[in-house]
Amino acid sequence: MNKRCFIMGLPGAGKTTFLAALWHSINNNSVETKLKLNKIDNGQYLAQLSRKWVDAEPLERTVPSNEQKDICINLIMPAKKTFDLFLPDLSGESFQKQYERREISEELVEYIKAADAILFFIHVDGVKPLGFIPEHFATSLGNDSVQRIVREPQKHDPLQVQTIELLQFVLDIRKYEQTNIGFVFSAWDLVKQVDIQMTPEKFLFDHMNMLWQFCNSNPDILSYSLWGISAQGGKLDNRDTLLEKDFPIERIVVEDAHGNRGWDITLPLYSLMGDIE
Ligand SMILES: Nc1nc2c(ncn2[C@@H]2O[C@H](COP(=O)(O)OP(=O)(O)OP(=O)(O)O)[C@@H](O)[C@H]2O)c(=O)[nH]1
Ligand SMILES: [Mg+2]
Repeated sequence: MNKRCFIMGLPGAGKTTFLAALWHSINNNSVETKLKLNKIDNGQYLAQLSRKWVDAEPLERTVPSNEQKDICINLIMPAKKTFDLFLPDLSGESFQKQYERREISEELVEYIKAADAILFFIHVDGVKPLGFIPEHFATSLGNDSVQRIVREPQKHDPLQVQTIELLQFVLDIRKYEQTNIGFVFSAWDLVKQVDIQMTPEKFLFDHMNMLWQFCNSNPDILSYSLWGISAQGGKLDNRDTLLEKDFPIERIVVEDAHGNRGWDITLPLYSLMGDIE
């Protein structure tokens, strides 16, 4: 049995860090996770990521020339059913190119078509308060002249606008068939530092309301779940604090839409993949 989860997210969205923490979790027999590793033929890439993750070392950006398109792990579920999960580690630049230049490779189109579900990463640091257009594109120089700032889509366009646009591509490629999407708010620790009461559900509503509206007005083509995940446990600047934990897995925080907390990073995948026959 094969399952395919397509992992999306703009540059720096937290995709690779998630995979590193996932690999550590499914390989670790001292903790219970919904999904466990059954076997893998070529796990070098993930193993190397996961070693760095354990040592709280920075992971390299995934550049287009080093995308890992063929990651496939054989997982086992609590009821002992096994399945192959395909989950590529793509470069955020591929998605940025899709947004800015409306270009997508044939290969990516095939991945999107074949996916059983999509895990869409959004780094909470990229979610900025909305402002007025003049505030973004013009600055007063102190005299009467005004300097026009050239629009850089990645920097200036609100993340929710970029996200909706990418979702529209996905839905179009899938011919508006029902698509199951899990949104992951990554670096969730940064949000909780500021507001301990915040939940992923409230975060979407309060800070990405346009995306909330998009999701809720398209229930016939899109069903979604929300997660707040701290795969790294905190900023790498606080490496010493991260390394203080007895077990690296204790750094992980996974919150469901309503704020129920745990450390099982396989949960979003388990719930997205649905019942595996
Ligand atoms: N505070 C905090 N930072 C995180 C967490 N997870 C990832 N980050 C930071 O987010 C940045 C991007 O993480 P990556 O996992 O490399 O993101 P990516 O989506 O793989 O990025 P590309 O490979 O460029 O597409 C890094 O600087 C990480 O240190 C987290 O749980 N907490
Ligand atoms: Mg990456």
